[in-house]
Amino acid sequence: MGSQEVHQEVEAVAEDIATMETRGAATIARAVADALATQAAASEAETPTDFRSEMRVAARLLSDTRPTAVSLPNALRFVFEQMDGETVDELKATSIAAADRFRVQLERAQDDLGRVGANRLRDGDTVMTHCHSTDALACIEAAVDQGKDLSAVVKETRPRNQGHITAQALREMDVPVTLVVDSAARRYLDEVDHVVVGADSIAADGSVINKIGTSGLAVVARERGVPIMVAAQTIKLHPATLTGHTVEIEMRDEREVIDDEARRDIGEITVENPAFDVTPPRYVDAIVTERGQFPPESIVTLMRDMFGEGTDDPWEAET
Ligand code: RI2
Repeated sequence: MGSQEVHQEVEAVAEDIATMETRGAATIARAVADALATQAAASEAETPTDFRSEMRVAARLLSDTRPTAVSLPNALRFVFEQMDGETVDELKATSIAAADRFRVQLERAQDDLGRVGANRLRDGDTVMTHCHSTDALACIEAAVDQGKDLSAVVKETRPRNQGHITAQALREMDVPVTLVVDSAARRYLDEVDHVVVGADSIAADGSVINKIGTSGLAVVARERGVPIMVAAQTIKLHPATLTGHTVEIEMRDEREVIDDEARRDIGEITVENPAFDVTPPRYVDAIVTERGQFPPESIVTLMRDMFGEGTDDPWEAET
């Protein structure tokens, strides 16, 4: 590997994230932190300047894969902030140690968040899920571990049907599952005690950016009087929104919605495939993090505490 080159494993990680082979905001965060550790370990850079420059190139490649989940840049930033030293060896060692620390913290945060979220769930409750979120599942699993009997109505979550992954994970916890199409949500909400979803990003005003369909679900849940809880580790908090930036919504390939043949049969149409939407804070009852649960409007206090007035992206600096 020559100077400035991205390690092939980093390229593979980036490709897997872009194609959603690796998906889910927390899983993506872990994958990119590990990829930076791989890049660091394999580096043949001879000077600290070259090493830092290589790491920036790798981080840019990773950061360009998907735009919405802020856990990705937050994970990169975690490693860059702890990358320190006068020599290449020191820089390597601190980068690798940072990725290790990140992994440990991520797991601990999810366990802690699970216990916080579990307190909102009572024995006998039915939850409704949307998409597949490891943070949301952590809350359900912690409640099950506490001996609570839960059942779940699982929305399939078109177009990629990540609800199937959720259904399987819940069955592994012995939770009874009813799988429904997305448009059946309102019909089943009267049997549901909580809507439990994850998040890809949380904005400073408490808006929740999550899988497309979350906002519609939140509106009908409010109409039916069903509380909606968002399980989101603090790596989902989006620092740039503190200074008024909005979160980019990823538009994905139209063929996830309809294949070429079916589309040809229909005739000339426009197809759009936004992967995420924005749920305004007024439709959210609580954001559950590893640092406790927050009414969405007060999440800004935690964000100021964590990020000050904002952050930068060190990998965007000139190489
Ligand atoms: P965890 C997913 O996005 C879903 O929107 C899910 O709610 C969110 O990431 C959080 O997942 P995608 O990668 O971090 O499937 O809780 O597009 O696992």
